[in-house]
Amino acid sequence: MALWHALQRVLKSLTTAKRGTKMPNIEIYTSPLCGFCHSAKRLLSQKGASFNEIDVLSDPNRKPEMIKRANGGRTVPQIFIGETHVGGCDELFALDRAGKLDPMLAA
Ligand SMILES: N[C@@H](CCC(=O)N[C@@H](CS)C(=O)NCC(=O)O)C(=O)O
Repeated sequence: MALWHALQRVLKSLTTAKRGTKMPNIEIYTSPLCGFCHSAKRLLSQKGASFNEIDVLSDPNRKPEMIKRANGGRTVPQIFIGETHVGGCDELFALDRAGKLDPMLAA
């Protein structure tokens, strides 16, 4: 019985640790009919990353903010991981191919 309780405690601490794992804040500016946006979101979701999506078609007031934050980038998606401006879908996949995306998501 004592062993059972010890096991329960270990399991509880493991799940708590996982819940407490920090992921950076991810923001992605999108538009609904944009295939690049869907691909980028799919990749992030496959990696278990949650993100805050800003649909600039339904919320056009956010587009100037996107362009400013993206240093003039006008296409969607524009992806931000923590403080880093990743760029668009191509840049996100390039980061993944280079093995640099997972460490960024875990940071
Ligand atoms: N190379 C870019 C392509 C992005 C792109 O072409 N997005 C289209 C929507 S699917 C867009 O924003 N077009 C509007 C424009 O070019 O101003 C990426 O990988 O994100």
